[in-house]
Amino acid sequence: MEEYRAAGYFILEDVFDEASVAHMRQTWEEISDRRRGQRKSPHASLLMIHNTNPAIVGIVRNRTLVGCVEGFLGGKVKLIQSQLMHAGPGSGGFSPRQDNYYNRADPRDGIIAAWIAVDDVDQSNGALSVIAGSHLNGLAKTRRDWLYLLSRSPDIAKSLLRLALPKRGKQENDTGVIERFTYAEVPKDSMPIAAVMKAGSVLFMHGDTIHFSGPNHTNDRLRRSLLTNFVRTGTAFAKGRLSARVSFDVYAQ
Ligand SMILES: O=C(O)CCC(=O)C(=O)O
Repeated sequence: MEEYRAAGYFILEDVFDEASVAHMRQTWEEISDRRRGQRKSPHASLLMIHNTNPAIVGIVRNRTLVGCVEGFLGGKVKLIQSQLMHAGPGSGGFSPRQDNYYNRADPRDGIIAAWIAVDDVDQSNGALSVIAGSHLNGLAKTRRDWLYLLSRSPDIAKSLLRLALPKRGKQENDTGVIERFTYAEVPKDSMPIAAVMKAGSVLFMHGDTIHFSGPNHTNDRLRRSLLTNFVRTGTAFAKGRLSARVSFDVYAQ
């Protein structure tokens, strides 16, 4: 806890055992195979995937994971967001960001991200990097990359449609415009730390910690992961337009 409080992140190994990791990989493969069959991008990142996929519900309700989150947050917790990623060879990574820029948790330390590695992760396949201690300074200045947004215009059109149309059943939310639109200013003298992780490990991160991910430079390695965000019960958070966050019970069987 002391390390988490000082650095704003902490990595725990073996939160998920080999069998759980194998099951996760199978789930990721089923999702990409199905999307390929539907002529959709097989490796799109999928927001709020626990709303549509029972196997993901099993992961976010995993007793060890939830127990760790309770320990870090100091009380009962709820899930408010999930995002499944494949980050295939050649994919670009995510810009520097703080989760509280989007989630606006109140109190600010009532939120935590648990980033679950489904594959071994290192700098060559797009590890997450963190700026240790950056959570101690609150929200950083941000800039927006409007050119990037323009380059993603089909995604924007999809997002606008999603907002405008009434819900048509449970659909996967694969609108990826948040990947590199907003940039949190990284303090000048800071040294990003690449989180080299074994599959089954989880990186826990404070909502104000600045983090980003690198490109996947490999030809043949996916960097599959599940990003989950939990709040301590009673913590307020922003619903968000694209994510449509609603608290999700992680204790139900
Ligand atoms: O997994 C990644 O590439 C970065 C995702 C992330 O940490 C975020 O969106 O906050």
